[in-house]
Amino acid sequence: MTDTGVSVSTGLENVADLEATLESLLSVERFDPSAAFTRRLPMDADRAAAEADPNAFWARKAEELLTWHTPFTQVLDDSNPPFYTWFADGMLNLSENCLDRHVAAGRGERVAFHWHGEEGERRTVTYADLLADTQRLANGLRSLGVRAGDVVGIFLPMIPEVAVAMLACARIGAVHNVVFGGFAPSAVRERMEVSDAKVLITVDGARRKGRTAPVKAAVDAELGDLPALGHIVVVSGPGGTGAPMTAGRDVWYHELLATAAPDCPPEPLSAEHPLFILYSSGSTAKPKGILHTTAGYLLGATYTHRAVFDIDPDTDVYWCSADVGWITGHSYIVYGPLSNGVTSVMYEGAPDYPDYDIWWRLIEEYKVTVFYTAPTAIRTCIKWGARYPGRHDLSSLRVLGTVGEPINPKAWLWYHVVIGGGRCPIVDTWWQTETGSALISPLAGVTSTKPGSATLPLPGISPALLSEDGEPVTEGTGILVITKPWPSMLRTLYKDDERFVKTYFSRFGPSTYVVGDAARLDADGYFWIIGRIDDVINVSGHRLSTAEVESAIVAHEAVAEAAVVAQYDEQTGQAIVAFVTLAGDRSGDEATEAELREHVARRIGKLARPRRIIWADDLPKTRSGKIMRRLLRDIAEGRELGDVTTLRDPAVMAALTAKVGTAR
Ligand code: 6R9
Repeated sequence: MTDTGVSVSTGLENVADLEATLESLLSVERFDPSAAFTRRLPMDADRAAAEADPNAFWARKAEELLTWHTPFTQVLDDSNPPFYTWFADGMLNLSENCLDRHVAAGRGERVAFHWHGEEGERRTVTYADLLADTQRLANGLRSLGVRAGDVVGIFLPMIPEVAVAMLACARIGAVHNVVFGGFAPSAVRERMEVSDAKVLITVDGARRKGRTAPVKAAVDAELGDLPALGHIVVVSGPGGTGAPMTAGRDVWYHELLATAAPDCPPEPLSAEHPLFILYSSGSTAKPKGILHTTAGYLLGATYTHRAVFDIDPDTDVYWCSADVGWITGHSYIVYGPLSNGVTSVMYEGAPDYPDYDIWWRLIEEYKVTVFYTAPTAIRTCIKWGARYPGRHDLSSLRVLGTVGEPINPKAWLWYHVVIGGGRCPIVDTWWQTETGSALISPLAGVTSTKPGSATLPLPGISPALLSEDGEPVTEGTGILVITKPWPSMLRTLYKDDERFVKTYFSRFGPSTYVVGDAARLDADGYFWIIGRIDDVINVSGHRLSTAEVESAIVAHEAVAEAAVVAQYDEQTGQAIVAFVTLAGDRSGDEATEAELREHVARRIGKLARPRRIIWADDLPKTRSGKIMRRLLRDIAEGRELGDVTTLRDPAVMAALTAKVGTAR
């Protein structure tokens, strides 16, 4: 099937028509690139070159796509697996690749970001503007004592200053550590403490749907006593609340820029110089500080952004709706697009404010050509209804992308028909914080797609499926691994090489990267990601560890014990269900439930709030005392119970089933 022949207008106004269209498309297994789609970037040569010699392929891309101070002579060093290095003797500066080279080529006036504020404000930030601010902030950070290798925390909303902050760090070789703006200040504290951050860049207040919450004051209360944290730089945000400032420690961002020297030449850094740490949830309560380095990471972000989305920097207007606090924002809002010199939209607000059509309004206003979002967002839009996108002209769109979790075929088809007007290829990009850039994904307009499948490995990437015993699986279900190193892979977990090796490279040896996902390979060699095989929950595409949520819950004085599992959820993919045993003879009531949910929001963030709390007198445990989450999942999802024979006390399950049965 080459073209679904669905035009933008059909089926939108009439819900029944749309349902019928989607229903009829559900039986289509495969969507070949439409004849009407003109790809701008040829890809055949890349595939062939990468297959023939992956290292030579990456070397050529590194030369073509990046600007170097000192060219590299080494490509991959795999003499000490899993500690790989790429292009190690080359020198470059990442901010120079994202800014100076575009300005030097006469593209300084090109818009880097069309920033759109929640209250409809517009700010146009050019490449020259970004370069000017980045240099001043880089000098400002130096004046605060920041040197190459020092860690700088960034806790900012979706405003252009977040990109400036990251680029200023990269300019002087400081290592940034961005924390998602939706996280609680206590999570910021933990991440700053374990990484010994010297400076934190934050905001006075952050807006969300018409309300402005104080951020700096909350940061003071949580982080004020951190010994390593010498300075806090405060951006006066769009909400402009003002903030308490401690003399000698705190400085306003705009004052720092105003007094800093305007020129800060990019510091040539080694290709393997650490670029950033990004904390991600693992299977223990302690988040993992995933460390990326300079050249390999930038190459992955630059190349895949171009190749996957078929980006033409001269004509495309690109928008990724993620938050910069996630890896998607790092690679596909900041580094990939800026390195490619593309014009992007950056949106501060929520998808339902001031109305449910804001995203589509922005696509129409800025004539967005490439749009990248998450399945959970698409499902939410489906719930709101096709009439919201139906209000706007979306004909500028040419490529659509998704990331974060498997997309169900129904949502894929809705995206294809309602947003893409049946003409835009959908790229379902599979990757992780650890992988730095997309690894399994269609190439827009090249790869035939199958709704729900991330399709095929990108050039230079070698994924495979293994059985529990490490046998290769050529068709069917298995454990997803990557068998060859790639440039944008994580280099280690910050200050924890041992955990790095143990988490990713112990199960099948030091040269096989274990992803943590299960997947299925079909007869065409297409990958279908099934989901996590560790204790990680994926809520709206965001990773949360069961252990982290559990430890937050048990930190509440009323709680004796807690077990957290994921339950299938139509909207968010997975939702958190907590089984909680209260201390003493306290019994669970609505007030306690509300208190616990609030408590988790304060400690981790709103995302981590359990959807359901089930009061349990006791939890099902093995004889060695391990909580059997598998059984709790069965209960949460209302399934028949799996094997209970290894339980210490099978009666616990009977009691729980009886309780949940009545509660539902
Ligand atoms: C980029 C990002 C990584 C985990 C990953 C997998 C899931 C991401 C996916 C997908 C199916 C896709 N995941 N993209 N599952 N299809 N296209 O999301 O990074 O936050 O580290 O999450 O997300 O389970 O292992 P991160």
